[in-house]
Formats: sequence, structure tokens, C-alpha cells
Amino acid sequence: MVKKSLIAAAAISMSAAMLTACGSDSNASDDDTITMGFSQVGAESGWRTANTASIQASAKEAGIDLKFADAQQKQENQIKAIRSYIQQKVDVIAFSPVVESGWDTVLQEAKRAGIPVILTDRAVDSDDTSLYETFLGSDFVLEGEKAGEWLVANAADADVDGDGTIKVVQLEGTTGAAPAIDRADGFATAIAADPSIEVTASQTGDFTRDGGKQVMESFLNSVQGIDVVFAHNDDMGLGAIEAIEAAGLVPGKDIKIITIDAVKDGMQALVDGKINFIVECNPLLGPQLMELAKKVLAGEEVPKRVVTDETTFTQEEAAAVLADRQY
Ligand code: GYE
Repeated sequence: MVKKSLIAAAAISMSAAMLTACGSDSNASDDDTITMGFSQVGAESGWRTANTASIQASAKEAGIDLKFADAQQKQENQIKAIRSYIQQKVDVIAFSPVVESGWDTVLQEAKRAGIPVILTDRAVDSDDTSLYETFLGSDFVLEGEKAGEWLVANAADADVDGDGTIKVVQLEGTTGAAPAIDRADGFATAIAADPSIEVTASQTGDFTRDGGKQVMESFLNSVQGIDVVFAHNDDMGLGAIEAIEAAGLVPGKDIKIITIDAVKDGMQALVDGKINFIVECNPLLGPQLMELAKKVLAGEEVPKRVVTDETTFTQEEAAAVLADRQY
């Protein structure tokens, strides 16, 4: 009897200890494990899939406990996720804001709770830069400029119908998203160097393949003499290829295509001659994000802006690197 109750008592105290252990696990401030709450935009593109994989793998590698939520391209879902991370008292919040505006309130809540925020991939347009520690990601204006500069340099070739005007249709990213706004700006700045190049029509395809296909179908019906498609990402460009082929035209020849990202499917289409030029946008932000989070939490100084290194690819350059692409 005595023995039995002793065992029972030991079992109770053990489960109590386990409960405490679980409790402290979920509130990382009690132990050394860093907990990061990450709100992802969605799963809209090949770029995004590679970005998510990179963040998940590098959190594991860095020993960081990652809480991950997919917002399905909706700002309200991101705000909900961030509020729940605040409630859970995570150590650090990172997120890729689907659109630029409307973040001040929730970021102030994080600040009041003493939880540092790291912007990943996309920026916010808030005037109060104390609401986040740093912003890690690409220079989207520069990406748009590189796309436009290539077109200016290849203008003679791009005037497919030889009428002296290079008619560009633009497939924009998600309306209000930093990469959509900035890529359009950078492209417009670069093509201003050649008055024969004009953006004749521009509409959002929401960064998806399907969106790109649908918008391109409507452009093919409504715009005469399209010479060039400028798509804000590979996926929309790949959707446009489907629409162009369905219309009986040859993508890359009858209509030139410029895209941004350089994910594998895009690079394959470039090698196949269906895309003419791709500006790289690197999604492998995970390792840098984990490093920045550790530094911020250790009280170390981090730069307010960390820009990703990127290149561009012609068809020949893509053929040389395709086999070794990681994403
Ligand atoms: O180019 C696009 C994705 O924010 C840089 O989002 C990212 C963009 C990327 O859907 O493919």
C-alpha cells in the first residue's frame, strides 16, 4: 500500500514537472530557446514556396522554435496571426507584409509588448521606423530598373511588329504590395530613356499563374500589336505563356516576355526560349533572418536595411546555371 501511494505520488509530481516543462517551452523567455512567430503572405508562387521552405529549414537548423501561419494573401489574417503571437509572448515576430499600408496599429501593439519585429521580403510604408528592427529583402525598384534597362538595350529586337513603337503590357503583382509598386516604378524609370517604349496596358494578376493567364487573355483580346509582356513575377509570366500559346502565337518570338524571380520553372521557360529575360529575386532569406533574430535578441546592433544580392539572366546565362538552381 505504502509503496503504491509512493509510486502514485511520484507519478503526480512527475506529471507536474512535465507540465511545467511544457509551459516553459511555449513561453521561450523562460529558457534559452528562441520562439519566432512568422506570418507568411501565402503560397501564391514558386518564389513563395521556396521562401517558406527556406524559413522553415533554417529555423530548424538554428534551433529556433518557429510558429508559422499562412495568411492566404489577406492582410486581416496577418494581423490576426501577429496578435496571436503577441498573446503567446513569442520572443520575436517576423512577417512578409502582403501590402505596404495599414500596419501601424498592430506594430504598435507588438512594440508595447516589447516584442521586436523583423520585416522579411516586403516592406511597410509606415513613417515610424521604430516599429520594426530591420527589413531584410530585395531592392524591388532596382529589379524593375534592370528589367527596363534590358528592354531599352534590346529595343530593336523587341519591336516585333516593326511599327516603331514597342507596346508593353504589364502584369502587376498584388495591388498595394511593395514589389508590385516598386517594380512598376523602376521599370517606368528605366524605359523613360527610350520614348518608343510605352506601357499600353497594366493590370494585376495577383502574383499567381492563373491571374497572369486570365489578364493576358483579356489583353490579347483588347490590345492591338502587343510586342512585350513585363510580368512582375515568373508565375504570371508562365500564365501569360499559356494564354499566348492558346491564341496561336509563339511566346518569346511573337511576343517578348520579361519576368522577375528566376525560380526553376521560369528559368526552364527562359532556356526553352519562351521567356526572353529574367531578373533574379532571391527567396532564400531564412538563414539571414535567423541570424538577424538572434542578434536582435542578444541586443546587438543590426542594420536597419539588409539588401539581398541578385543578378539577371539571359537565355544563354540561364542554360549555364539551370542544373544547379536551388529553387
Ligand atoms: O516576386 C513573387 C511573390 O514578395 C518578392 O512575391 C516577393 C514576391 C515574388 O509572390 O513571386
